[in-house]
Amino acid sequence: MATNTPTLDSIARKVEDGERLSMDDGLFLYDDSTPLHEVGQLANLVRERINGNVAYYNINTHLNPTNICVYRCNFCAFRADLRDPRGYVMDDEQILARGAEAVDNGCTEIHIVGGLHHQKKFDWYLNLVKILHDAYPQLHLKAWTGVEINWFEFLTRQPVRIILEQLREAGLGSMPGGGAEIFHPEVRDRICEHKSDAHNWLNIHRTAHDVGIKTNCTMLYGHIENAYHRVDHLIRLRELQDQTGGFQTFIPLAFHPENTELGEENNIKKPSSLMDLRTVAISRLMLDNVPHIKAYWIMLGIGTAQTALSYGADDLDGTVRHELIYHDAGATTPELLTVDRLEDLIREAGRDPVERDTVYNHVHRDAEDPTKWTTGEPIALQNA
Ligand code: V47
Repeated sequence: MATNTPTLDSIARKVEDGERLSMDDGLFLYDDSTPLHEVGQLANLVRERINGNVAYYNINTHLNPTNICVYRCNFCAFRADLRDPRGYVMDDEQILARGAEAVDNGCTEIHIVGGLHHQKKFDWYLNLVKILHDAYPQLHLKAWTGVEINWFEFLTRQPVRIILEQLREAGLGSMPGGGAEIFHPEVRDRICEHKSDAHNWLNIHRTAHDVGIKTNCTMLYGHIENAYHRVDHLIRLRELQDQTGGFQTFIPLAFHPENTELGEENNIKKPSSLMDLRTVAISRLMLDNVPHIKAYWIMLGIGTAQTALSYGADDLDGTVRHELIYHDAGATTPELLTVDRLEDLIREAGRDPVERDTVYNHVHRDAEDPTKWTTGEPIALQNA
C-alpha cells in the first residue's frame, strides 16, 4: 500500500502546485532534521507569489490603558493585581495625550490592548475608543483582542455582535490578533485556563468578520507547546479563514520568559532565531489563505525580523512607540524605529518598503510635511 509519509519533495510539489499542506506536512516541516533553508525557500516562494518583493510597515503607537488584570496568564509579565504598586490606570487626559502624540508623529494607527480591570465597566472601554475617535478621527483604532471582547460579553451579558457594533459605532476600526496563544486545551489549560477558550476566541473573530471588522491572528510559541499544538493552531485559524476571509495578518509571537511564572517554573529560554524563522516559514506555508505574515521586529529582534522577510514574512509591523508587553518580559529591542531606519532595514533585506495603513491601503505622505498623509488605493495582492 502506498504510504503518505511526507517528504521535502512531496511538500515542494504541493507548494509549487498551490495545494494545501496537511497536519503531517506541518509536523514534517517542524522536524529538526528537515533543513531550515529548504523550509524557508518554500515559504519564500509563497511569500513572493502573494506579496511580490514588497515588505510593508506602518507608523503606529501602542496604548495599554491599564495593566491591572483579573486574569493571571502565567506567560504575562505585563499584568498587575488590583493593589499591586506596579498597577496603573490611565485617565482620559493621558489617553487623549497619547492620541495627540500619535498625530504629531504622523501615526496612522493606535494599537490598543490592556488588562481587564476588576472594577471597570464596559462603558470605560467603549468611552476610551469614543474620545480618541472623536478627537482624532484620522487615527485608525485597532483595539481590543478576542479575550477582551469575551470579557465585555461577561460584563454586559450582551451578544458579541451587539458589543462589536457598539465599539464600531464609537470608532473601532479593526481588532488585533492577541489572546489566541495556543488553542489546544492541553496547553491552553496550563497557561491561561480561565480566559476565553479556542471556541470563544474563534467565534468572536468569526462574528467580527461577519459584521465587516477585519482582524489579525497570532500564536504564542516557544513555551510548553509542541509542534503538534502549533500546527493544530494554524489549521484552526486556516479553517476559520476559509469560512470568513476576515484575517489580514498572522503574527507568530515568540515567548519572552523573563519576569514570568511560566518561564521561571519551567526554566524556559527564549526561542532561538532558527526556531523563529522556522515558525515564520511554516506559518506562511500552512496559512495559504491569510494574505500577510508579520515579522514583529519588537519580538524577533531586528536581525531576525529582516531575515524573516526571506522566510515567508512580508510585514514588519510599525515604527511602534510605548510597547510594554514585550519590554516587560525582557525584550531588548529599541522602544521605536524611525521610518528611515525601517525602510533601510527592508532595503538591506532586498525588499521594497511600502507604507500601509492598518487595513492595507497605501499611505501617501505629504512631501513638505511627512506627518500629514492621505489614504491611497488598497494594496493589490499578486495572486488574489
Ligand atoms: O496575546 C504576552 C503575547 C500578545 C508575552 O495584531 C507574550 O497586529 C511573548 O497580540 N512573551 C499581545 N508574548 C501582542 C499581540 C500583537 C502584537 C503585535 C501586533 C499585533 C497585531 C498583535 O502578546 C498576547 C500574548 O500572546 N504575550 N506576554 C510574553 N511574555
